[in-house]
Amino acid sequence: MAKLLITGFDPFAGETVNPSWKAVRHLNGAIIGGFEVITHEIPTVFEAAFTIVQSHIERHQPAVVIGVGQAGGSNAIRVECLAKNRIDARKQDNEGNQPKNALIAIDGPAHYPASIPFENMAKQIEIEGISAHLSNSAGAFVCNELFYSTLHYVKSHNLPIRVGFIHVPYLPEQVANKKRAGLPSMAEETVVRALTVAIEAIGDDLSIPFAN
Ligand code: PCA
Repeated sequence: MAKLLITGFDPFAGETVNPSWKAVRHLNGAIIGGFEVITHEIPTVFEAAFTIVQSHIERHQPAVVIGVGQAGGSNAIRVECLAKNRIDARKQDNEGNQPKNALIAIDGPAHYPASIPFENMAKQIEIEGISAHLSNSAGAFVCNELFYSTLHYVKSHNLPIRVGFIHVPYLPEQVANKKRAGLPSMAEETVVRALTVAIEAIGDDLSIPFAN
């Protein structure tokens, strides 16, 4: 059976949880959309995040790799369409790195489109009754770096692997304080359902040749 590797990040910027890993961890070992789902937690650290994902790709040989990350303040599941060749950190990662105004790959193109059926994924999540939208920017922090580096690795090695990224809102517990009063959040089980539906949409698309 084809494997689908999906990762979540560890907490960063002073948070005690990261909704991405909180949700992703429930999917480990599940069979969804014809895929055997494999999950891993990734550190919110520039370069290390991708190095670890690369080792998981080499070990599991997945057909699909999806990164999931927290997008604090977002009011919906954000299915990312485009990875960009740029990092410009507004805060430190979990090892104190804060690269500014830098390329991710000197020899890489400015952008790579995600190679998963992002439009249909967002549509199916909405049909499930969960807010979702397409996003043209995964930011300029560790998530975008992981997204871009994974696409760059797959494209430059001609690997038959599809790559995507999904950002998820804060959990309710992360906004349950005065400082964040009124900020949007999404329950863990809702995020799990959204990810499940998104993976099913990829499975439906598998038989259709997909531009690599
Ligand atoms: N979100 C951050 C990095 C880790 C995470 O969960 C981002 O959007 O770049």
